[in-house]
Amino acid sequence: MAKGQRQLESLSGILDLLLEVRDARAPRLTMSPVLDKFPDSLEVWTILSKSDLANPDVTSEWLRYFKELGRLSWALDLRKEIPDKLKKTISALSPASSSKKIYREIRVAVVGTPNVGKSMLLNRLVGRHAAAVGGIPGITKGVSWFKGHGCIIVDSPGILDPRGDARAHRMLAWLSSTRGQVIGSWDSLACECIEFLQEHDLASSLTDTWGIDISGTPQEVLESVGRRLGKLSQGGVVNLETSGRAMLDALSTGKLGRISIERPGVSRSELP
Ligand SMILES: Nc1nc2c(ncn2[C@@H]2O[C@H](COP(=O)(O)OP(=O)(O)OP(=O)(O)O)[C@@H](O)[C@H]2O)c(=O)[nH]1
Ligand SMILES: [Mg+2]
Repeated sequence: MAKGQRQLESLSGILDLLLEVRDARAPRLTMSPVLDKFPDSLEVWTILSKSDLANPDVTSEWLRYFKELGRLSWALDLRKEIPDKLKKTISALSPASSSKKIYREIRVAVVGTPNVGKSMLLNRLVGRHAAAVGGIPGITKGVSWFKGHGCIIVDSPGILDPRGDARAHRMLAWLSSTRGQVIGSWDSLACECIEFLQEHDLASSLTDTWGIDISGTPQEVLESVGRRLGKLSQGGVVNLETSGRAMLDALSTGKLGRISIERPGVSRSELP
């Protein structure tokens, strides 16, 4: 990933636009750490991807938040066509370094943390399945250019904030933006997540989806999930490891409903 980051940084002088993709469910945790490697003069827009999985009211709060900061932002469900307005706004940019008489394409880079939908956005912009997309973080390895409508777009590997703490990495694993197996056992990851959902009034989604009681300890709640889903080991004991994985899969794929785990205006600043 260090190579990808170096390749990306080497483009800094020739780009016209950075499209920074963040997960709409956690725009602070998925802020790209590479933004501050680019000059302040470079235009940056924020794409809140996976808006179909996020709480729409919270996403509206984020869009207002970015607007107040003077940053253009778009909430998108990248499984669908992206609005023409976004494509037109990109086309309307004038290439920064070209003389008016010489035409050149607008140079755009898509950046962001792993698995947020960078390659999917790129495919939407170029209008074909050009870049590989996948559910596991780390699909895109290096930096590659693709031709779009009036622009050339570079896809880049997902880069995690090296300053991010272990808790931040585990929260990203809840959304499958980092690899859960690197983080620790699925049951402890799921219990931590359940505790967070309980503390933030989000656990009712477990009752709504599976009809389970959420008033107990995180481990008791996870046991109820496991029993409900039939994740039992020999002797009928709930297998907490497979239960934890199933619970987090359900959260990250939206089976528990549209849940945002971050709202704007809390703690750390979102922009570099
Ligand atoms: N539901 C939903 N899924 C999405 C959306 N955008 C991307 N995905 C899914 O998220 C996963 C990751 O998408 P990619 O485009 O490969 O993400 P990436 O940021 O390029 O990932 P890396 O190259 O691994 O860093 C894929 O399974 C996509 O189908 C979206 O807006 N909504
Ligand atoms: Mg990719």
